[in-house]
Parts: sequence; C-alpha cells; structure tokens
Amino acid sequence: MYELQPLPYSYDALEPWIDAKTMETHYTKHHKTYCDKFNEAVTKYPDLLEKKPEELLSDLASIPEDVYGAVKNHGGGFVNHNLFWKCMGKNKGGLPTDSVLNAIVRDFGSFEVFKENFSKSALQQFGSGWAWLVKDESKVLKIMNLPNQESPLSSGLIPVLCLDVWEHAYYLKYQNRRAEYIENWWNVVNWGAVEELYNMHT
Ligand code: MN3
Repeated sequence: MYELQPLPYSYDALEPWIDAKTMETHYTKHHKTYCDKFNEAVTKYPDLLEKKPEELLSDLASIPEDVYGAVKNHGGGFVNHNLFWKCMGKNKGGLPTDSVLNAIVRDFGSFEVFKENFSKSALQQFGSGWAWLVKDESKVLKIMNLPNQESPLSSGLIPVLCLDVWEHAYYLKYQNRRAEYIENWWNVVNWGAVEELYNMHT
C-alpha cells in the first residue's frame, strides 16, 4: 500500500500566508482521501503496487481500464500533494538558488518575468487544477497549468514546482481571492527543494 507521508512541518508553519486550519484540512482530509482511494483502486491489481506512483502516472496507458480514472485522479492527487508539501516551508520565499535561478533566467528572461507568468497561469486555471513549473528531458523549464489532478508526468514532463489552486487550498482564508493567495504563496516557496527536484535524475 502507498503510505501518506508525514507533513514535513507543523500545520501552522506556513502562517500567516497559509493558515493552520487550511493546512490541517488539506492534509488530513483531502490528501488522505486521495491516498485511500488510490490504494483502494490499485489493490485490485497487485502488480501496480510494485511500481512507484510516479511511474504509474508516467504510463497511464498501461493502467487497466476499470481503475484508470482512479489512478489518474486519486493517484494524481496523492503524488501532486506530496510534491506541493515538499515545495513549501517555514521562513522560505525569496529568490531561487543556483542552477534553478540560472535556468529561470535562461528560459524566461528574468525571475520577475517567470514569477509573473507563473502567477498568471495559476490565476487563469479555470476551475480546479494546478500551476506547474516543469522540466523536459533537456532540463528546459516550462510553465503550464493542468485541470483537476492531472500530472505533468503523464505528458513526459518532470515537475519541479507546483501550486494547488483548488478552492480547498485557499478558500477558508482567502474565499474568492485566488490572486491574493497566489501572491502570498511566493513567501513559502522552498527553493532548496525546487533546486533538488530540478537536479534530480528522471
Ligand atoms: Mn489540494
């Protein structure tokens, strides 16, 4: 069975930008439900459990039809949130480090342009979904937004940073003010983790 990994910080660690109640609900209810329903689906096919969840998302064509939707949606939700927690931290924010900053300047022109485009992408996602910073096999960076729990892995891209813009991620504190949530979120981005993900082999 796939296990819900512990949150790498306390529920209130991202205050005042992301409130403790939202973090607790997001992790103990939403993320846990994705994990549970993902497990429920894959236990029907024990072979699937031998693979990493990321591998399943990278090869959705290999997933049996009757659990395809569950793997894509709940497996996606499980993996996406693991990454989301990792990409944030207490007293973070600021500028990216080393190779990520270089790659951002190379691929977007400047950090400011990148930040503006990423925020715009997050704001423009219609309904539920995520904004993503991904790398391709040449380590070139690209911004994209995807609906629901779709993973960039399913398009052969490696995620290095993500922002959850489902209403459950911000509604308790920000209500309909998604733009304010996005702007404040930059204060908790853990660029050290992004650096690690960027340099990790696929
Ligand atoms: Mn979420």
